[in-house]
Amino acid sequence: MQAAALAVMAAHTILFSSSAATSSAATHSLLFPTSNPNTITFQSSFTGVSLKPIISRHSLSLSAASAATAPKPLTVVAATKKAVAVLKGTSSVEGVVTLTQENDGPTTVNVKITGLTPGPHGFHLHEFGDTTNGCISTGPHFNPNGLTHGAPEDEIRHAGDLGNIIANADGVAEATIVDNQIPLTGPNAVVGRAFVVHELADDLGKGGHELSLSTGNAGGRLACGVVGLTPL
Ligand SMILES: [Cu+2]
Ligand SMILES: [Zn+2]
Repeated sequence: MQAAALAVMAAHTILFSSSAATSSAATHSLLFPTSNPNTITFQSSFTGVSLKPIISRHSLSLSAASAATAPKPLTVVAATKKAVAVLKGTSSVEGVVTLTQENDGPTTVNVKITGLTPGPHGFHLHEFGDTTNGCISTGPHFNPNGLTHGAPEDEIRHAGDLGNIIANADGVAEATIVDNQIPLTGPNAVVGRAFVVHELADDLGKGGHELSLSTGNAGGRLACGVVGLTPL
């Protein structure tokens, strides 16, 4: 199978040198339509051919080893993951949110936001890490399970529903939230999505307003920040 990979590599090289030869023949109008698609097609088939033998060889040695000794999973144990979001907006509201997750455990979210009016403010993880149009382009609450809005402790909630943070008389809100629905890895990872802090309290789906079951009627978006990975 190494020979096959070598042959593919060789063919790859040949293709390149032949298209290089064509280019020296200066047939420009023909060169671009033919050489470009050829190169792209060939590169993708090269990846497919070379990867498969590597994977099957790996699983072969794995099953040989596990046949000799007790079956030992060769998966790398996921360590701690850390992420951060820096929240900014069009007002003086700003803050930093850090996220830490050990293995597949819950994510611990540390929040410090300043410049708020005293009292509760809705605090969510929104679907998109897109702030091209300010906080509005972060989209709706992160909701991978297609549920309605709720409180963080509710069974039926958006994954991004983190309830309210409470600002003190100085307008500073500090909170530590531990939640199971906002992992840093896996299909529902929140890296690349955004935190948003709102103008008003989140009614947690129970306010009876037409927006209660989608946004908790939490009003405008004061500040937002995209979640990005950070060193441990
Ligand atoms: Cu929100
Ligand atoms: Zn929600």
